[in-house]
Amino acid sequence: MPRQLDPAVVRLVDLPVISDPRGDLTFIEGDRHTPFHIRRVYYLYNVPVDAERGGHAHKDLEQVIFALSGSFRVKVDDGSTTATYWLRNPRQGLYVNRLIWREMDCFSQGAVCMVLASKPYDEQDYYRDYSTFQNAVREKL
Ligand code: T46
Repeated sequence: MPRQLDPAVVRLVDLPVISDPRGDLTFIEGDRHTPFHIRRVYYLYNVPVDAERGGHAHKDLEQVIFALSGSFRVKVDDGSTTATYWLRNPRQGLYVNRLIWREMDCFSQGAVCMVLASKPYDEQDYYRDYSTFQNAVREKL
């Protein structure tokens, strides 16, 4: 059984799918399929298969991460427990709350990662140093 973080901070989110002979259709409605109002959408593509992305946590931002195409690995860490998810299903996203360190790697060729975010981009919202992140988690406890 893989290790799990508190589902309030990291959990898989299933989206609806409507299938017919023309293919599959999945939709996302903010506040319904995400536990926040969607303020930003961004996507990663043309990612080299040996690239590592992430390596940070957010002070306030909530996100849901999807593999729209292909697959990749996401390691999440709340400062004491770590868990690993493989995202490969475009109808299933990974909700990641604030104060969770994340690292992403093992991107398949042509993978597309789409992220729904609760706030606009703000570099001040990042912990890009792991020990600073750990201190912030300790202060919160
Ligand atoms: C996360 C993972 C999944 C912007 O200007 N606007 C944006 O909305 C974003 C996301 C980034 N940027 C700039 C900031 C950097 O100069 O783009 C550059 C690359 O960003 P970063 O190194 O943070 O990219 P990733 O892929 O390591 O991380 C991103 C998100 O930043 C992060 O929140 O959870 O994707």
